[in-house]
Amino acid sequence: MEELEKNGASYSASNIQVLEGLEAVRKRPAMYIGDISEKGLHHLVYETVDNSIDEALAGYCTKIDVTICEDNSIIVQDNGRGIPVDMHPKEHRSALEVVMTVLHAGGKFDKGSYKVSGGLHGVGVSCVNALSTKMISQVFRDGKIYQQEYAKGHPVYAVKVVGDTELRGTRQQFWPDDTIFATTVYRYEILANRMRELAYLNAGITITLNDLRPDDEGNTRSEVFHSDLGLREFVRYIDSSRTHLFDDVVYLNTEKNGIPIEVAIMYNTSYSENLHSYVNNINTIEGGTHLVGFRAAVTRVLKKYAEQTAAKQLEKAKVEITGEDFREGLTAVISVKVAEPQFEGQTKTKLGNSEVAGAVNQAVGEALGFYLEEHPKEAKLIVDKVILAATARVAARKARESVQRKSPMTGGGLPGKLADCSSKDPVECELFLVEGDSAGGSAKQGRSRSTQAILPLRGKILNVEKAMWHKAFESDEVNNIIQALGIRFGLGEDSKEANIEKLRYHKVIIMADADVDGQHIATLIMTLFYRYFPQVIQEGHLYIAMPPLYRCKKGKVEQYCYNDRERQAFIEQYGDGTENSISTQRYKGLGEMNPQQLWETTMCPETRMLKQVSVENAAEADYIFSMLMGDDVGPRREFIERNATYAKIDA
Ligand code: 0RA
Repeated sequence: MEELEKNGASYSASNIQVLEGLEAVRKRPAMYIGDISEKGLHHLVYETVDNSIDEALAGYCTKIDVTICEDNSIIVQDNGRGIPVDMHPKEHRSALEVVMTVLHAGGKFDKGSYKVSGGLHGVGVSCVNALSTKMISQVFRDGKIYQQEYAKGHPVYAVKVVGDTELRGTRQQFWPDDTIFATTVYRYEILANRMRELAYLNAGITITLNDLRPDDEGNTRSEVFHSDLGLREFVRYIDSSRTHLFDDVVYLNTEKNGIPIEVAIMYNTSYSENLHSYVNNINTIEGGTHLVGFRAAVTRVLKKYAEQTAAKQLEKAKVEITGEDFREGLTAVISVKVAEPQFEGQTKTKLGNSEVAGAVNQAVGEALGFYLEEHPKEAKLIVDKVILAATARVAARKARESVQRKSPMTGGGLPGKLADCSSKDPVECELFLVEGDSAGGSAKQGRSRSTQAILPLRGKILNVEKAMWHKAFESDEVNNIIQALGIRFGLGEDSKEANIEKLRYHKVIIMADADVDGQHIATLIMTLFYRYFPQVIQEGHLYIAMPPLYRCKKGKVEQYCYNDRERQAFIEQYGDGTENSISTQRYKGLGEMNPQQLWETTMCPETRMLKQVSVENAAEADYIFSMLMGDDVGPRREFIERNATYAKIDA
């Protein structure tokens, strides 16, 4: 048996622990990969890629190729050492077979081998195998190609040599089981976003994504993700649509108490704090101890610096600065690697390890303190911005207090324009945010009064991406939405956290025209939620209604069509292949439908189509929202053009 020493840990087949069988995975897949929707499907790729990332972090792999094949199978190939194929001493079968067929056999749960990467659930590639109708593992080692094939996780034959090679590494190909997943069609963009994120988080690794499925023009796609500067480039990418206070990235890459810590910070002229935190490459959307340490350090160091250098200014502004003020306009990526992470919270994305707070606090404190001392010009820009933020916050509090006097919590009632539902059980209640008074009128007449509430919105709502925090409280439309929802922000003295448990409707449905204006309004509302009430999105309460584009009629047959594809299908089924003798009514706006039609097509829970708003990738969403809502026209136009075909299909 071969052994390889690195960092004091010896890797061999005997390191691989055997814990559990795979039947459980097929029986209850959601327990292992989160869910069986599109998200779970993509998770299979992440899980497989994570093993290669581990090999790269161990220092043995530089390239990972991910390929979406024409049949929606996935190939992940790396140039690492190759999964060991020697005989497992206790199991009497090849180590490869153990890794592929035994739950938790990846070695990750073995303290001796320092593994930090890992999918959110850290379940290992054996789960991918169990959830695939077919999987083929190939190992390129010692000049030979070793191969084993599996069906639903069961080996089809013992590991065998199938050829010679000069390559080194591991190649995994799997075909997700369509009796388990709701969909088995991969989305290029979802994988591209994750591969981009992984490339930034693990500087130096080259990840190539290929999509061999030809598009309408017969073209395939391929993209290479590689970052030499790691988080320094990542934070620039996320913040590229914002105007910066100064061009520098404040950066640190260090190790404290055995915890590798990498942080990159930029300051921009916006009013929101955009923190993206990762533990072992997992996006910790619920935060945790690493964020606690980060925030404490930023507050402590900047407060001390401001008091030392801008005492007079502070006195003149007559405001007490708090932690919040230091973080307005701050975009940061924080990445730590923790050997035995404890994940807590609703979605298990909150780091619990208490020792990490102090380590991050210390590392960020030192680096930021050093930066401020070395860069007095930039430091002054930050301090000026902090004082401005404190001033605005005091104004915001005043505005908020006047709003909340009228809020449902204090008996001030609901907005006058709201047609509320009679049920008071949030679980069954739905709030439709409807573009325009006329569509709002139809919706009020057509709705199911017991569970559906209607709030008509007039025109464009405030672009919160560009507005200062307190402006939101001065906007009637924003206030109406907040009051109807029953949630508030500003719970603590000045905390921006909403009391989400008071949400009065568990479905909040944006209903806008299926045209450019409607999409813009939907985007503005999504921006409001994304920035101010992200929990509403995270907990799956935000939806977009999908009104039909056409009503097609042929003789007695009538059908609503939600896109051009459906219309074409109707024409092919009922016409002579052309549009002759078929009548098509094109709906330009919601207002063109009468209340009965609006109910049938868009509101009735049995027949309607809703899109649930989710944030697959928070860093990418941050970039896209700031780009769509910002000042720069170029990237926005490019994005809209690139996505125009999707918009057409989806609309
Ligand atoms: C355990 C030990 C060794 C390599 C690996 C795991 C390994 C696993 C994967 C999964 C995907 N790609 C991978 N590459 C390597 C080292 C065995 C040795 O050379 O001694």
